[in-house]
Amino acid sequence: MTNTPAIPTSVLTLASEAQRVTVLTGAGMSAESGVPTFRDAQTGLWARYDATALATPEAWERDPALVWSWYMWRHHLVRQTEPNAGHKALGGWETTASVTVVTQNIDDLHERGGSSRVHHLHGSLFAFRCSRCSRPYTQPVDDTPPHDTPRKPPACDECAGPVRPGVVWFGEMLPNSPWEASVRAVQDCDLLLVVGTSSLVYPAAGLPRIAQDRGIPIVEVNTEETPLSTQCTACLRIPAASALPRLADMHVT
Ligand code: BJW
Ligand code: ZN
Repeated sequence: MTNTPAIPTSVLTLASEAQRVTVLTGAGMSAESGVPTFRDAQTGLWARYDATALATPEAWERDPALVWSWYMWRHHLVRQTEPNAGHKALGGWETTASVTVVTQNIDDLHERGGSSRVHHLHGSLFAFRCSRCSRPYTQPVDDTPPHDTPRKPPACDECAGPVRPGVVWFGEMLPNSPWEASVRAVQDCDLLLVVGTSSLVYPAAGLPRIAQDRGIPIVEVNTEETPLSTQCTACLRIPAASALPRLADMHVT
């Protein structure tokens, strides 16, 4: 016996009939791989910091070594994790439908789970650039523990400015090309799945509205209610790693 709620037949039918599926994901997607979500209390080393306060240009300006060390801890952590059954289900779904992933996550678990079309709205944990001249920094970074002693970011080869994570902090613009591709992906789909995001951070949280305006069904997969929940065709209060294999398996003949 399992305590996981059943998925309504109407939702299974939407999943099995959709030829183009777009999946908007957030931190809850990777939670079952062991990557902490943003708005959950942080654990261990970083328990006394608020993640949303560290992901800001102000935090970087105030204390680049602290912010760099936090990203090196996450870099190290993500390298130890594996895609969960939800990531793998989305990768496998490509054999029977056209699946586009739009993710707010900076990890590479969708790619490692087999998804070939992934748009990263908030950048990547594995890309770095100079905070002064924006030149990409491609040398290996040192993410080895311990992470509790703040370590200075590397210096840019060109201008010696501090190298920063290639991610999007609050108040910064999203990269153009993934944003435009993501808008197209939510416009041109038969089903939008919104998985493991609190739907609080814009402009990503505004993407479902584009699908809604076109009458495209939206299914939320989230263990908790969010501000998007009332706008959805259906909400599955089921963890992503349980729900997604069941939705994708409908395509297996
Ligand atoms: C599970 C689960 C399981 C757990 N299964 N589910 C008012 C209106 C509109 C916009 C704004 C506004 N005021 C300010 C703004 C702008 C701001 C914003 O949206 N702020 C809001 C907080 C209000 N946005 C921006 O600044 C953006 N840029 C921008 O708007 O540019 C234009 C501009 C320029 C100049 C001035 C003003 C505007 C940029 C946003 C960048 C966000 N960056 C971060 C960090 C990225 C790098 C990094 O990872 O370090 O992105 S912050 C953080 O939040 C991260 C995430 O991608 C993002 C979203 O979080 P997410 O993924 O939803 O995670 P959680 O933790 O919040 O939720 C997890 C969910 O999973 C929960 O619901 C759980 O229930 C669920 N869950 N386990 C299923 N197993
Ligand atoms: Zn530079």
